[in-house]
Amino acid sequence: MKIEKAYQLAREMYAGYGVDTANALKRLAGIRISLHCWQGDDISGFSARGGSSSGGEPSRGNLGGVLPTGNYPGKARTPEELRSDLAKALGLIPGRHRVSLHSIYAETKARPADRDELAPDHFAAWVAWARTHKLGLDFNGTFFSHPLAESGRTLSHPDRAVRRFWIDHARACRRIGAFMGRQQKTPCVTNIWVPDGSKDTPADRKAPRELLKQSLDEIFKEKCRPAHNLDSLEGKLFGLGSEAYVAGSHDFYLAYAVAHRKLLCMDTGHFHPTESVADKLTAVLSQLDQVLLHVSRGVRWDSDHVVTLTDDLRSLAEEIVRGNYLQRVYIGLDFFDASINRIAAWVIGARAMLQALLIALVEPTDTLRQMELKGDFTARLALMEELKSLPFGAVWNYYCLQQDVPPNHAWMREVKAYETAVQFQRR
Ligand code: RNT
Ligand code: ZN
Repeated sequence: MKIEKAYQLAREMYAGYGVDTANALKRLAGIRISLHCWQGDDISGFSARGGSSSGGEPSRGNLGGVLPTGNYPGKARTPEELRSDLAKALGLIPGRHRVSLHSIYAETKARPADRDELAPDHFAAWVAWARTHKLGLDFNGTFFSHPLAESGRTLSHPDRAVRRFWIDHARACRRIGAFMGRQQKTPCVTNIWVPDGSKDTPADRKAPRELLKQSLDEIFKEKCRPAHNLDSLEGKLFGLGSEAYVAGSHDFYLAYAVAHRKLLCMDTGHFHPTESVADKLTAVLSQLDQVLLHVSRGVRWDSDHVVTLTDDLRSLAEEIVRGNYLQRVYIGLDFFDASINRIAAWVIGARAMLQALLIALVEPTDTLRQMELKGDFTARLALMEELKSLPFGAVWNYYCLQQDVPPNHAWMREVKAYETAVQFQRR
């Protein structure tokens, strides 16, 4: 009742600025976020080190600098546990969404397979689960946590045999992605991120990049229907163990994506801290058809903290909405915090992303643009400031009610109950 009352007042306030909140909520309900499965188990996977998932903790090997820290109890240990935790999280996030898998989440017990032999049947249980829960699936190759990634080089490895293995892995991933896309009738975005780089000043920056390019060309030789699978490429500035040089940098993949009509994946943790991914959207989308976002929160570095409602996140959402890019920007999340409840981490991050989008959707953009066109920058600045204190929270809570999920922080009670009954029972 209180929530409805607050919403009515908020609706009138926004209407005063020419904004229709009901329409904004309708648009928000159409946005699908891709929730990354790896927050649920600290990127352990079920088959991290090649071959069979023989039970127990798989040896993790070189994580490629992707490093979850913390040991909050209750992490998911099996596919069933991970799916149950994901379902719990998704039940606390308003709207209908997607789940992003990594290849190490394959279920290989029945038919052991190394990364280069993975096939759609290893993901049959995920596909069936996604169908039951009306979720879309996205996919990621896993070019780390494997003996053949130990050197820190994969697709750019100087040894042809090692490159071949990773090329075959990427090709297997695309087939799996296409299978998922066909099943779910929306394209699966299959992302490639490789850790390849060098800890210290390399003598040769050129060869690894040329090899990486060759490998990508080979991977993409086999054509995929865009209705089933979309390829995306994720660059990075630096990583743990690749501080001096990263072969797959942003520039490298931007050039590749433009030349080969691929999706560019921009991870918000993968740039200089003062660089703005929000600003990059209009730049790259002036020439690319689509991009994938890995929304993360870097604290001082690419630390993959849980996404929160920061100014950066708000700017990013503003640019997506202002540019009318909701059909061209795939929004994926990418963070991993093992020091707090992992389900709560998902819920906090996804709700923050959606809140940022809601704030952008209730912006009187046309009014701001008119001011800008007239050269009235004083009024533009004044209005931008004023908008910050409008009651978007009242609209958000109403949206949660509409979507039948707990408003406010009421969702935390559900996480606590699940934590006691389920997660803390895992030993
Ligand atoms: C690594 C990339 C990559 C990974 C995930 C696990 O820096 O961000 O996307 O975080 O694939
Ligand atoms: Zn990422």
